[in-house]
Amino acid sequence: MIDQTKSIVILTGAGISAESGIDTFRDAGGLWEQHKVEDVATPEGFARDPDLVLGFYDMRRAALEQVEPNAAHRALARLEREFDGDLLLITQNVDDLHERGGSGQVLHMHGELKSALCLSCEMRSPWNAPMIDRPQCPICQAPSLRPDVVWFGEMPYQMERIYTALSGCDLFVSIGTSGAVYPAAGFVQEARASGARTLELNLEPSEGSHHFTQSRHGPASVLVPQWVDQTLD
Ligand code: BV8
Repeated sequence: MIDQTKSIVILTGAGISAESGIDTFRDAGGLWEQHKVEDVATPEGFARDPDLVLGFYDMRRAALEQVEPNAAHRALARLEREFDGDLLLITQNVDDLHERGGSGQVLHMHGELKSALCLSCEMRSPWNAPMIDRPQCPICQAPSLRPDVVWFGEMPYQMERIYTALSGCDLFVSIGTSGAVYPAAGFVQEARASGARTLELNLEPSEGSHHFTQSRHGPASVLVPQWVDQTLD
């Protein structure tokens, strides 16, 4: 069955970075327990209290320096190098651990902590410094940068490309996501509707587990290398 796999789409969520020490959103003690979503991950929250939001993302951006990719990130990078079919790695994560784990092509559908979006010129720039002190946009010099992340109510990036890939893949793999947030949570149904096999690798059954043809439960650092070994054998 594996050797008929010619095109794989992978979706990752916060669970793949959990063992690297990055808080997930909905596990106990997770990011959303420390902050109300509507206060820190919505345009309305940013308009209401920009310092709170800029500080929230400054803290998460700075925390990236303290963490390392784990075996799951490295296994997906190996898959990219050695799999001889089409592979699209989509992540909901705004961290850079897939890249630091060796993946070259990563589609950040919810943006990235290490990118800045300018509200004046609407251009994006690589960014790895605090925004709380209102630094100038590297392109237009206006002091109007916001985190280049997709907040609730905003359209995720590259949706056209994602739906095209989902309609053409023969295997969809979801790794470390609760299936709580759309449109990402609906990708499994898109893939199934196009005839793809679907596999969930997660610590515990997600909200969308029943949509998957196969579910394996355990830590990503164990399940993902195992699955990549099987796929490449
Ligand atoms: C949009 C970026 C439309 C910022 C994030 C009803 C139906 C459909 C949609 C909606 C609806 N009501 C509201 C909506 C819209 C809303 C939504 O889905 N709300 C939910 C709450 C119902 N969606 C949106 O607003 C999206 N945009 O719909 O736009 C539109 C249309 C036209 C024009 C304009 C707009 C945008 C959503 C994006 C929000 N941004 N992040 C930031 O990071 O700060 S969301 C954030 O949470 C993440 O990015 C991620 O996508 C999402 C889910 O988090 P997970 O990654 O799954 O993490 P979580 O903690 O939830 O789960 C972790 C999992 O890992 C768990 O299952 C756990 O068991 C597992 N795990 C833990 N440890 C391990 C592990 N697994 C393996 N190994 C381990 N060691």
